[in-house]
Amino acid sequence: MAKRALITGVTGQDGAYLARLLLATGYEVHGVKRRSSSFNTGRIEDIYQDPHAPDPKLILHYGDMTDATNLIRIMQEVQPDEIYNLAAQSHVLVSFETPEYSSNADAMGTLRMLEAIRILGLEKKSRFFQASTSELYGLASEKPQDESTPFRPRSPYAVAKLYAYWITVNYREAYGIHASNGIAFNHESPLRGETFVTRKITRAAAAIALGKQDKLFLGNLNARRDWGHAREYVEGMWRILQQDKPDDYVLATGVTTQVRDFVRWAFEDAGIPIEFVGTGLAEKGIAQFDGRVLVEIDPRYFRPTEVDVLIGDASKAERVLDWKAKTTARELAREMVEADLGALRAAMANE
Ligand code: NDP
Ligand code: GDR
Repeated sequence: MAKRALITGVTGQDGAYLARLLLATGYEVHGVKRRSSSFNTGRIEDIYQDPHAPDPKLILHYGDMTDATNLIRIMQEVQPDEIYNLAAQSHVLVSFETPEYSSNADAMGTLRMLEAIRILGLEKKSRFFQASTSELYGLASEKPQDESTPFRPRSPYAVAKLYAYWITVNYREAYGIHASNGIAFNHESPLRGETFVTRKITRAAAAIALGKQDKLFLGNLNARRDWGHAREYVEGMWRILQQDKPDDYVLATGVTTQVRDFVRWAFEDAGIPIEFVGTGLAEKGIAQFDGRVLVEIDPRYFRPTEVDVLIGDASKAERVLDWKAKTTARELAREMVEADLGALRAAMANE
């Protein structure tokens, strides 16, 4: 019998990579997707299977993290061997605008999934993975951050994810559920949401290079992030659930990069070697090429409380899971710019 996995957030960046990995490994994959007014399954189009086809291996269910009845019903129907809880309002700045909704989906949503396991008596059957985040560390003074670094969250998103982290640990200890956290540092790819900084930069670099955009407006260019490739991180998630014992693991590259450098690389890869003017955030035209201002700071993208530096230590994952991040931030920039240039060229050819 094929193993059966349930992925919440299957239409997101990680959900799309994880569904591919699990299908390739022979799983039957069930995904929870939200109802939206237009199609939101673009990232899984190539693995989508007609529900009328005989014996489909990818099955989608309408659902929402804010609706317990619906989550219980889906879990009852699917009886999953493995649950990957990836659904979340995952944008940090947006969580300051929608703090109650973000908490409901990200914190209470996780509780609803864990309670569904109990209500349905799936404690011994279903293994549970929680998508925890390096944002939990926030202002942490220890660097690099590992599984023993104290949490100090700095946004409604991070505070909601703190609850989700601990409720996962608590249900493991209280009810013996095989429940684990992957504390993932930032991971990106050509499938990354368009409003996260890496993808915003690579799309803009491609559009400016092809004459479709004049300028890129960004927020804090001095922040540093530990950026890896999403494809590798979902493999880490899968490995976490293959362990006999549930536990919590950091997934990271161990290298941190300033947003400013990612901007420089992306424009370089798009054939525009920009020059930065100054290092502060007050300058108006912060990066130029050929006398043209191409990057400007817009304070609307500053966060009320920022996380300045993140850098992870994934040695436990390497030791126990035999998992190690391979793609560097420099390589990511190139892959993402190439993908965005390719997509834009194709769209322009159809104009
Ligand atoms: P995305 O934002 O790309 O995807 C989020 C997914 O959750 C989408 O499928 C989205 O649906 C779905 N979703 C959002 N709200 C709800 C809701 N109320 N009910 C049901 N589904 C919902 O995130 P990523 O793929 O990048 O991240 C996956 C998970 O990992 C998230 O929980 C994120 O917080 C966490 N994480 C991500 C990291 C990263 O660097 N990418 C690092 C650490 C943690 P829709 O497509 O309809 O919007
Ligand atoms: P982050 O990712 O907040 O780390 O959360 P994001 O790409 O949004 O920001 C990274 C850094 O870039 C700075 N920044 C900007 N960010 C955005 N989005 N837009 C801008 O214009 C901009 N200019 C500068 C930010 O201030 C920040 O310092 C991501 C999400 O995937 C979370 O769900 C996940 O938990 C963490 O990564 C780990």
